[in-house]
Amino acid sequence: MNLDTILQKAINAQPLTYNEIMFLLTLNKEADYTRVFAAAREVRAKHFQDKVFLYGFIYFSTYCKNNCSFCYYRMTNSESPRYRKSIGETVRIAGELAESGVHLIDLTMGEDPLFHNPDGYNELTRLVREVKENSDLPVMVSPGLVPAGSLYELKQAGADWYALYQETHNQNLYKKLRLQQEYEHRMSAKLLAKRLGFFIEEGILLGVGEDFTDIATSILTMQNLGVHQARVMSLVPQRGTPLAGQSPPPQLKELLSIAVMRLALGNVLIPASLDIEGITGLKKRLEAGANVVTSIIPPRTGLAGVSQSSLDIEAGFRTASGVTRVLTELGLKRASLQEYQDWLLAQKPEPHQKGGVVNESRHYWRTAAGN
Ligand code: SAM
Ligand code: MD0
Ligand code: SF4
Repeated sequence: MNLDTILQKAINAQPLTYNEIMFLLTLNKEADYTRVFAAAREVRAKHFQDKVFLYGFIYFSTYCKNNCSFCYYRMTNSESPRYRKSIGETVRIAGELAESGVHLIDLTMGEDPLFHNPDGYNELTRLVREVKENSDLPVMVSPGLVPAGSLYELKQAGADWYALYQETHNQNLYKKLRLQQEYEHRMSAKLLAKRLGFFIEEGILLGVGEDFTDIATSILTMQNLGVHQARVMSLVPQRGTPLAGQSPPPQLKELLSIAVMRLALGNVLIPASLDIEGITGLKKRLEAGANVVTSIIPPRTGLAGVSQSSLDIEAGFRTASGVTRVLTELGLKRASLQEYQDWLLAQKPEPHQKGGVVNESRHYWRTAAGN
């Protein structure tokens, strides 16, 4: 196994093997991982030149019926701020974000019982339709697990993306993270969304008990699912949760994972989230090969982040202009909306795609996860 050969393979868009991915993830010499980051930037540049996409984030309801062990907004945490924005207010904020130059609106909520019922899903659909009509931007929904019929309605209402993160593809670890949520239900919802013509995002968490084999398995699973966006986030330990006392993972782990995702997955979108270290953490994530800045939140709206509920929000650093300053320092540019739409169009998600995506990946995630 040789670093040069692996990096050259990735640059030539040849698929990496499990062992090659493991080799990269476990590098520990600075000289080596510096080269991995450089190769990841080269692969990014091939697909996206110097253009970066910006996602506006609207966490419109922080109520949740679930109890994920890592999450500040788990139902039983009495410390987290709870609010629910009206459709009107959400539409207004989305307009403000659109005005500021983001390329997409991410409508996120906890699994709020008020929305997670038949009438509630209709409200959610109405919200999506109104945000879409008023902002005229691509829309991502991150509402948690929703039934098949509602996914279909959300698509009809104009939602472009469905984000639903597994956090890990090790099913034993999953059970400790997403308590009482079926692994297969989340996985199937993602696959159904893809077949309905959504762009899909998958994501993993680091610092929650995973080892390198888990990360490698996740990267290959993402490849096999054909995700359009692939995310890795470091745990931010939250007060009032079972993982409150956990130490955050070493920074390098997330950065190397971003870079290896870029090398293994090539043309996918990879977030640099402002929701972990705020604006301070942006540069290193972009230098590791990320090409989308997520969790842009306008100040003076009362909106929270998920893993950093308030960091840098009121200071106005988590804004399109705050981000653009950092891009300029790195010799990168904010893409135009047309460029983002062209990228989406080039992916041509075909509803009801031929080719047995579902069966193949179902097989893969079973075998990859060892059961
Ligand atoms: N409630 C929906 C759900 O869970 O699918 C939507 C929210 S989802 C976008 C929240 C995501 O933020 C989680 O899937 C997880 O990846 C990430 N997250 C939550 N708490 C976190 C924490 N403490 N540290 C890092 N990431 C976290
Ligand atoms: C982020 N906190 O972008 C948000 C969230 C949901 N689609 C995204 C994890 O980092
Ligand atoms: Fe609820 Fe999502 Fe947090 Fe889990 S991650 S507790 S589903 S808001």
